[in-house]
Amino acid sequence: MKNIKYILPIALGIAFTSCKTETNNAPCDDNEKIVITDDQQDFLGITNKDKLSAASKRALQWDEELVRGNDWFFKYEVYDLKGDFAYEEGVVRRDPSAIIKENGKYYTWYSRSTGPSQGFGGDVVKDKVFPWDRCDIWYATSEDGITWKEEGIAVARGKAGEYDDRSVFTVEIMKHEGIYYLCYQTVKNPYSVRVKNQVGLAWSTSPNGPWTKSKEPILSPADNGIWKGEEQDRFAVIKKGDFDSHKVHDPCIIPYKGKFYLYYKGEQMGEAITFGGRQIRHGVAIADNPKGPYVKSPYNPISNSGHEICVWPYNGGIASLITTDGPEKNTVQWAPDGINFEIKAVVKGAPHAIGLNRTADNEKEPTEILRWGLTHEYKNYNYQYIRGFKTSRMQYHTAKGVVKGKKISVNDQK
Ligand code: AAL
Repeated sequence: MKNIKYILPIALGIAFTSCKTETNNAPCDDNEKIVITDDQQDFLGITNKDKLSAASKRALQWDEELVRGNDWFFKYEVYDLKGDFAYEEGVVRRDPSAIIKENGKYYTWYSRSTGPSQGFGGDVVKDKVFPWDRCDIWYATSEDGITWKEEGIAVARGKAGEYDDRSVFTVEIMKHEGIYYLCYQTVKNPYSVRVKNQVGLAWSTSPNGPWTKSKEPILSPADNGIWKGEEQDRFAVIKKGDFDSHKVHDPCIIPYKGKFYLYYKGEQMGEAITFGGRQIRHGVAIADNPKGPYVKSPYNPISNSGHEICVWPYNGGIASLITTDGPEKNTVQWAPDGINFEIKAVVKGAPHAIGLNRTADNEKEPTEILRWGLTHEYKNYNYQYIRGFKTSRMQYHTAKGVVKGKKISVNDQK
């Protein structure tokens, strides 16, 4: 992609530096090094090329192709699905995996549990603390992506004492060289607020299983935070540690550049409120083989915003949908190397916990893979269900009743 900038970045840097030293907080007049064409001035509606506000300077830094185009932008709507994905009282179905197509049918995997959640106030050994607690991983198939048939359990919780004995949930699917891989979150009993969450892996030669589980987690939280006191308080810390010192979540493995990139959400011990939301970041761990060992990138975190991981290959790099938390929430980003992400579009919002349509031709357009897929929604705190979503690109903006290309007569306007 061409990368046309309005301004010479070095010149801009000098202009900004000289502005910052001003003491009267007046808009900076030192614009002699900023080059703006008449067309740029007209498009941005700038009154005076020699009097640039901070907002105009930021606008001038934007990538021209992104500003004038909408390749990366989308709007979306969510709709009900049929069959076993219609809402069912008493059952939690959430965090659908990507969709793949096998044997002429679409497949998805998801977290499934039953009954309400009691939270952390009672007996965390016996209660269900979250809707995603006491889950197994189930799967469903569909001929058309609308009506789904629940097929049964794919991966069950482990036996008492195993690292995944309490819940297995928030799963993703990867198919590579004829083998299917499910990666998912795991929790060991008891599910206290300080319990660490890990990532497990299962593999099979068929999407219908049987699945073989990894004996150990393939990813664990950083071990460099220090809790303060013995009380079950996840905000009380002596040291927070790395961005993923508490939980590694939402794993998604992408075959990339001959290796396997495991993208994940990190939660930190002593999580704080930042930018009006939760302190959530993303990281990546890389392996030579699908089963690992996965080594965390020294560049982590690779995003300071977002929530559930939603990543796809595009144009030799990796694209990422950033939702829910952080200063860059509701943006679509892209990294030419899978690590260094830049914002490509700001979106109005996006479906949560997306199950991407991996059957799409994701090279056709940057967000082609988002044209339709799965999401979950909260019916209420206890119960979530899987719904469909579709997106479209904004083609024009007109008022109600205006027909593009039609000449308006005086009578039409009455
Ligand atoms: C989701 C994900 C993870 C969290 C919970 C279940 O949206 O971020 O999976 O643990 O919420």
